[in-house]
Amino acid sequence: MTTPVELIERAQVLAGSCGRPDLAERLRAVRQRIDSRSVRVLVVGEAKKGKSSLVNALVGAPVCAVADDVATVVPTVVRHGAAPRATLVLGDGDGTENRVDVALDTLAARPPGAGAGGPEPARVEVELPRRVLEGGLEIVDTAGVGGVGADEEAGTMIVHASSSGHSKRRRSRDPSTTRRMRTKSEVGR
Ligand SMILES: Nc1nc2c(ncn2[C@@H]2O[C@H](COP(=O)(O)OP(=O)(O)O)[C@@H](O)[C@H]2O)c(=O)[nH]1
Ligand SMILES: [Mg+2]
Repeated sequence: MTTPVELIERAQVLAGSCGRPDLAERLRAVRQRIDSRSVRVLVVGEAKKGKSSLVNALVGAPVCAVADDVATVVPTVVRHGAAPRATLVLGDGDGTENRVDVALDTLAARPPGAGAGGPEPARVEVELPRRVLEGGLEIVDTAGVGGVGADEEAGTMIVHASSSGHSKRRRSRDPSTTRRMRTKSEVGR
């Protein structure tokens, strides 16, 4: 019987031969998630609902920017590490990544931005020595769903997720958004 991993590998080959490196990259990420022992939980929802505040509260550190306007531009992945550190991951769109160390205490004040003409920031990775993260839990603060480009970003991140949690405060979500997000959660399982 064909296993899911074999199916993914076949699909990767097909995506490559059909000139779809973007699809091949997403399948590679899915394959990586299957192999990984960590559990990645996404915090997903509309902008300004308290997602970043929730992540900061869970890990006990201001590692995600919080603001009255839209502050989260790229996702922040928070996982366990022996010492606190933050890395900005820059991607050029074809799967190549550059990693740049950033000072942890700058993350709360301003989200990392793109250098002039340089590669776009893909995500921030934060490591913290926290007991809650020790077992392999990774918490991802995402940009708000519903803004320009944000749906695409959340959809891409859900491919990397083991689970997703919705942050909902003050305003109720319209039914079409709820349906869309439920579909994305199912894709992430
Ligand atoms: N009243 C209230 N405001 C909150 C709470 N959590 C966050 N906020 C505020 O809501 C705004 C948006 O928060 P943020 O965490 O950046 O939301 P995000 O865009 O969903 O990540 C900020 O001004 C926060 O101070 C809460 O529990 N209660
Ligand atoms: Mg935010």
